[in-house]
Amino acid sequence: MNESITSLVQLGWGPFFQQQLTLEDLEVYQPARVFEVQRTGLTLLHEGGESIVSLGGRWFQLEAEQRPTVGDWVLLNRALNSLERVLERKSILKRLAAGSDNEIQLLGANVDTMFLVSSCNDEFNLSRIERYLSLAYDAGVQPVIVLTKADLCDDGESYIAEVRRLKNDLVVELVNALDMDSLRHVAAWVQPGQTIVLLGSSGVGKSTLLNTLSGEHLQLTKDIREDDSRGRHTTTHRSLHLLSQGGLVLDSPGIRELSLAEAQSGVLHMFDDIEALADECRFSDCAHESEPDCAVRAAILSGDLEERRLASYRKLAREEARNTESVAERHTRFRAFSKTVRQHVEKKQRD
Ligand SMILES: Nc1nc2c(ncn2[C@@H]2O[C@H](COP(=O)(O)OP(=O)(O)OP(=O)(O)O)[C@@H](O)[C@H]2O)c(=O)[nH]1
Ligand SMILES: [Mg+2]
Ligand SMILES: [Zn+2]
Repeated sequence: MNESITSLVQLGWGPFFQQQLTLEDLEVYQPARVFEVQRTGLTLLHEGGESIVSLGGRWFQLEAEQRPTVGDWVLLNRALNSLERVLERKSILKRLAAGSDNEIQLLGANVDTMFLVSSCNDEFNLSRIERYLSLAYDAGVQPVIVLTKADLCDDGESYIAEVRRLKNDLVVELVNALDMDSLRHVAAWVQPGQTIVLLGSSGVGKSTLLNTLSGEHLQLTKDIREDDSRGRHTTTHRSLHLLSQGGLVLDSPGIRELSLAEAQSGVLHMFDDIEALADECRFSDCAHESEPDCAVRAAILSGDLEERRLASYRKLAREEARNTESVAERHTRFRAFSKTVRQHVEKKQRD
């Protein structure tokens, strides 16, 4: 393997992407990975180093999901100044865009592992963690729950125990994000060629984790002298970072509310224990309220299932279904609109 191929592999390249290219593609184009997305351009890394490429108007005629996002693999022309296409994604993380009821926002592409970052304090919330886990399961991304600020609380183990009650195979790490010694297990996930995304609320220590793991001051973190006023985000845009020891870490702005869309299978997987119980109910359409022989209510009465989990499942499933439907309606309208525009252009060309 020559030197240049090695560097693509360091950026996360592999057979999944290689097999999408024809021999001609390989001659004509340069594969590159998106490290940052600006309003009208991209920062990319490739065999030759870094390039900044502006996005032509045609990209803005596409929906957000089809435009390149951080973590994407794209093909550039050999002059490295024009984007040809976005390669099919190995994984994609998305949510309903903040402040919209039908628009998708992409949170990262081609990610292997999600560090779901939460703090051992009032920020910790099981229902929130269930949302992030559903998102990871839906995308086929390995979730690792990283509980920060262990040094500031004296019952860290109780937070771990709470998380473990959600599902028995969860990976949970209790850390002080400022201290590399406490990050040994977390660091083991950051292997060469692997891409890790940091997700969680503002102020939980995502950028601090990145800085400590990399051993460099890559990202600004909140100054401790500042007051902890709510709603102030220190990180304001997504960016991918190649660590000198190998591995890629995507830092993100804090998420206030993670609204899921197009993530039904992830939600079902998160709550598959409740689904398994529901299979045992006498009625196949049991609402688990006052029906006779309801296995779900029986599990709540016996203490095997927490009432909170059932409520959380209902809320999340309902919300996800509603959001998915609104997004689908938007897609339908968008396709109809694009078709009209296309027909109009074709007619003009014929005339
Ligand atoms: N003592 C202690 N402080 C921490 C820990 N993790 C983060 N902090 C502090 O918490 C504050 C916020 O950390 P950031 O890394 O900026 O949080 P963030 O998640 O990147 O926040 P946004 O960029 O706004 O989303 C900083 O002052 C960090 O030093 C930890 O494990 N222990
Ligand atoms: Mg940050
Ligand atoms: Zn039931």
